[in-house]
Amino acid sequence: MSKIVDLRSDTVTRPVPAMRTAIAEAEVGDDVFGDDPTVILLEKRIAELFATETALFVPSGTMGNQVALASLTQPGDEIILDRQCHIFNYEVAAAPALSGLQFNPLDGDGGVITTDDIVPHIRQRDIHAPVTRIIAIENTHNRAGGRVFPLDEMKRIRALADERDLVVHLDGARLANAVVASGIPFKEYAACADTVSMCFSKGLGAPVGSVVAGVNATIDKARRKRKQFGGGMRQAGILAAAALYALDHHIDRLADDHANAKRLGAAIDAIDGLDLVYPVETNIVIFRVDDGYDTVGNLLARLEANGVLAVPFGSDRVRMVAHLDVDAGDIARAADVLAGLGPAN
Ligand code: TLP
Repeated sequence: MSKIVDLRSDTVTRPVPAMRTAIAEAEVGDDVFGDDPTVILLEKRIAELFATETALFVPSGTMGNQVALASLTQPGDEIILDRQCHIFNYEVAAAPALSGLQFNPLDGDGGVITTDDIVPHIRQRDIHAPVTRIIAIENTHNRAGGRVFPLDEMKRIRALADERDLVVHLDGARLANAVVASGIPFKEYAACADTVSMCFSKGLGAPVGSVVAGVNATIDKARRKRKQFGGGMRQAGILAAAALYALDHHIDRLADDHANAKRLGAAIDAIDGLDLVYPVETNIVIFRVDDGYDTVGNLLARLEANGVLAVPFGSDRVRMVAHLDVDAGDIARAADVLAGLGPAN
């Protein structure tokens, strides 16, 4: 049987041989003691790229988000965020469980919450009410099909936060995709937030690792939170080396993933009974499966039987993600398989 086309996520990428060489050759030390030269280099490199005071290497995107939220808030504070965002849906309720935050989820439009949406939800100071403290935004937005959160709207949110004494966290797990798709530099996005997280283990193709960046005072707290949450790492330079390799070699090529995702999206949309839910802007394709066509579970099983893997994204939706380990040929094959399957009987 030919190669499996694994479109479940861009997290499935495996380190390329040159990345493995960088891993093998990395200089390391004990990072909890602050001794790992490769981690230090990576954190400096990110601080330069994002134009933040400093940055912190963390094991995962979830931990990057959670140490940022924990560092910016007090238990009992409220966080305003889009109802479809990762922090609300896919982090096992970590923000309330670990930091005592109360969610105030808003119905954004395709993952985008605007200042008009947010303003009515900022609470007045009142002895009964939680303190609205933080706004979280996600760029690119996973459940909105990899949509790029518009910079202008991010700037308006930043201005509102300044005016109302709030802070902003940017879940930039796929910020590199936003940068490549929009041509807007990392630092312009980062300037809109107090803390920014980004993952190396998604489209950038590293095996493990994320980063969170911001001012020294916040990231010092985040470093303590990382330790408290069990994320202090020792000879983490082997992972930081992979991240540095990814920064050097795997950012520009995200454009190929975006082109592949667009081709796949167009092919899917051409099938009667399958509809793209969002226009494809980056590497994520989300489509709806009509009732009369198939169930999501059965369609995924039929795809798998034909060597194509995808994931359910809601009861009537499927997500496919283009990445480093699938080329244009694999994408064409996935599109052909899907077109060939037709409706279930
Ligand atoms: N997303 C994963 C799943 O958890 C859904 C995926 O396959 O897309 N923020 C965003 C926007 C993410 O998409 C993810 C991972 C994270 C944070 C968390 O990253 P990890 O998995 O490293 O904790």
